[in-house]
Amino acid sequence: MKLKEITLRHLQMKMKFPFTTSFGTVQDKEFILIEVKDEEGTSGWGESVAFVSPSYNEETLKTNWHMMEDFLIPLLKGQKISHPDDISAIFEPIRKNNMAKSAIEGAVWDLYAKRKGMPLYEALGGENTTIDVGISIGIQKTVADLLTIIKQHVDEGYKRIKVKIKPGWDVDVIREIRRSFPDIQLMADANSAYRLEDLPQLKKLDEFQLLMIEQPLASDDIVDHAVIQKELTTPICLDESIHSYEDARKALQLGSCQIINIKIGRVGGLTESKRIHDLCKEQGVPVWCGGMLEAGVGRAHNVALTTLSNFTLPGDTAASSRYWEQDIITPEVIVKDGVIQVPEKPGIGYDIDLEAVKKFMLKEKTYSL
Ligand code: OSB
Ligand code: MG
Repeated sequence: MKLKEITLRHLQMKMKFPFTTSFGTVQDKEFILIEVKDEEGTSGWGESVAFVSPSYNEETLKTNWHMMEDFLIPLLKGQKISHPDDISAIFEPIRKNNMAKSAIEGAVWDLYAKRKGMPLYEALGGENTTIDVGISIGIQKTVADLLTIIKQHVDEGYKRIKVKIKPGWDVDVIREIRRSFPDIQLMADANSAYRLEDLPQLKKLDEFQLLMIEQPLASDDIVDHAVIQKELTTPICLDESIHSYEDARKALQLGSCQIINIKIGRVGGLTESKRIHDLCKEQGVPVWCGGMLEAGVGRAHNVALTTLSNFTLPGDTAASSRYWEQDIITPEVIVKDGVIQVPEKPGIGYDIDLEAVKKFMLKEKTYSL
C-alpha cells in the first residue's frame, strides 16, 4: 500500500477521576491521535500513550510530536508498505522513542486490516473472540475509600483487581483488602517505587496470595529484580523494564520475572508485542495487556492484541465508561461480567466519532507523504 498523508491531532480529555500511582496523578489526559490515509482515502488510526510529563517513562506528548514530525514521518516518505511489519524496519535507524513509533505503526496496522477487510485481531493472528479483563485502581486518600471502589468493581464483574502500592501504602493496605475480599484475584503494582533494600518489606506481601507484584524496582532494572524474585514466592511481573523482545529474552533468562505485562506503546508497536508474546508462549510464561489510560483508539488496539492465545491473565483494559463521560469511538468499549466481546468489523472494529475528536482537539496538523 502507498501512504498518502498523516494527520496528528493533540486531544485533551478529562477523566472521571484522578488516577494516582507512585509517580504522580493524571486527571486531564492529553495524547496524540494519529490518522494515516492511503491513496484510496482509507484511514487507519493510532494513539500515542505518552503522557504530558516523563514520569512513567522518558517520553512525553511533545517529544512524541517532535519525533513524528521531524524523524518518523519523513522516513515514511515514498515508501511502499507491503505489511505493517515493515514499519519497525523503516523506523530502526531511530533509537528508542517507542511510544512515538508505536502510535504510527498502530495506525498502519488498522489501515492494513481495513484494506484486507479483516478485523485487526485476525490480522494479528488472535484466536479469542472474547477477552477477560481486570481493572487497575489508583492510590486513594483512605483505605476505606479504596475498599468501597474495589467492591464496586468486583460487583461489576471485573476478573481481577490491581491496586497501586508505594512505600507507606502497601502491606497494611493489602492486609485490609484481603480481610474484606479473601478470594478475589488480587495483585499490586509498585511502578518502580522500591529499591533492593526494601526486600524485607516486599517479602511481607508473600502471605496474601497475590497473583503477582508488578514492577517493584527501577524502571530500567532486570538484575535486581532477578535477585528479589529468588527470595519472593509471589511472582514478579515486569512492566516498565521491558522495552523490547531483547529485554524480554534477557529478563526471562535471568529469572527477573515470571509474568510480563505487554504494553504496545512501551515496546514500540504491535509487531514487537507479538514477538514478545510468541517468545513468552514458547517459554511457558503468561502475559497480559497493560493499559495507559487510553482513549478509544488505543483501547481498541489493546483489545485486538489481547486475543492472542498466550494472553491468559486478565489485562487492564477496562470499559471506556470507567474513564470517560464520552469516548472518541462508537460504540465505546463495553465490559460485561468482566468480558469484552471483540468486534468483528474490519480494522480496529470501532468507528471514530469525528465530532467527539473535534470537541476534544487542541491542535491538528497534516503531513503529506
Ligand atoms: O503501570 O500499568 C501501569 C496507568 C498509568 C501509567 C501506568 C500504569 C497505569 C495503570 C492503569 O495501571 C491502566 C489503565 O487502566 O489503563
Ligand atoms: Mg504497571
